Amino acid sequence: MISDLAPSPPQVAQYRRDGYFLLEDLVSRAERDAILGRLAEYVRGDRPAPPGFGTQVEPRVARGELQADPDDPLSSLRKINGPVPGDDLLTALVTKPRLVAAMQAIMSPNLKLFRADFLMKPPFVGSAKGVHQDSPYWPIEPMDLASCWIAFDDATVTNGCLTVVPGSHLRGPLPHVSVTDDYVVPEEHYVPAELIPVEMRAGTGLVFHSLLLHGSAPNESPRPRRAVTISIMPAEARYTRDSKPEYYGICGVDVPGGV
Ligand SMILES: O=C(O)CCC(=O)C(=O)O
Repeated sequence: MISDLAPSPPQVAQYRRDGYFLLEDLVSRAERDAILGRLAEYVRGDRPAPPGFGTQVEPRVARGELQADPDDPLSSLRKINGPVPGDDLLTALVTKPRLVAAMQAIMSPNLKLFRADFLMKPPFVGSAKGVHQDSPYWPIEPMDLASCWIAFDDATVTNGCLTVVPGSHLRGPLPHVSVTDDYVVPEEHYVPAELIPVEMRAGTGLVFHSLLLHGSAPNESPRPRRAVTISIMPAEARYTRDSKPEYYGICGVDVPGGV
């Protein structure tokens, strides 16, 4: 445990009660610019992408229903899979001591990386993410992982900040259904008025439980809403399908039978 960097007892209490807490000023402007520059190099083919890199185009752009800038591939991307450990800047991001200390305080001294995905929401193009929980479609048990969603731009109601239902991680896994381009919890399982927007300054991280109900509105503004979501699990957790992938070790030790 990196104790001087650990979250405060009220932050940990908020996590247990509400399912989330904020880490202000987690990533500096210089770090964000360097990472966004690196991702742009991979996307534009200016630098060979390491294993683990991948992109997903906004479905409505892919179907030709929405126009993005044909000369700028970043204007139509919904998601970029961050290549860890193949990229040094991203590996430094997911192992940031303050982030690791927060995850250790709420989960375990032994941690592994489940995913590091950039969620890009380009201006006027970025689509909504319906209200959902993460754990029900992840092959990891127990359903007690945490993500740190870090804003790379100021995230506001107009460019599609996250919305969350405080305390909903305590309701256990809820049924999800497929809808166009998404997988969501039907509204009979929560009251939409319970959703609150979490506006965040660029560089802030939101640590949240993998059963917290959350989603985001489309980006109808001229400003991008770029973010990374870094999902971390205890090394003691179990993989529930065949052929466990090699998960990147963040800290601590490997555990027999664990991920
Ligand atoms: O960035 C978004 O809009 C959605 C994020 C999300 O669903 C997640 O981080 O699990």
